[in-house]
Amino acid sequence: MSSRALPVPIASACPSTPPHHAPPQPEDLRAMKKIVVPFLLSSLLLAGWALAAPAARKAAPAEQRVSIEMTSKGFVPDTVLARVGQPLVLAVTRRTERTCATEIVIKEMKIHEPLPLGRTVEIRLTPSKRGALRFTCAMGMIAGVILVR
Ligand SMILES: [Cu+2]
Repeated sequence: MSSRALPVPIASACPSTPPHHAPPQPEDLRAMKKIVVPFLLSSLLLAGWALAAPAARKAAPAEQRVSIEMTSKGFVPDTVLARVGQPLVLAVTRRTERTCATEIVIKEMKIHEPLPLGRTVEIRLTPSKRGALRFTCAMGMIAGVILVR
């Protein structure tokens, strides 16, 4: 029905910069820099993101497992290194009767787990921020720390 041709503005919409006309005036150069520099920067950022993204996804977390024994000396080891976003499994075994640590508590993660003598208890958590997460006995006297990077 329509006899009007669709507008085809491709050629006319292109900004016409005369390439061989006259040497660009300083003001033109400044204007070009204003446009070109941010464009180049954003292109670089995009390229960097495209390159980095798959690597970041690949590095994403396999579970980290750490065995901890509760002995008469306390938690052994009492320092655990962990990473933000990486699932962590603490396999905790109480080896002594002579302790009040019949329970392990990680207050910040709302974790309270009984530690039956000689039986390994798995505690799963995924740290969500950097810093130190304390794990303690029920009364907070025997303690260890998860250092999250
Ligand atoms: Cu205690």
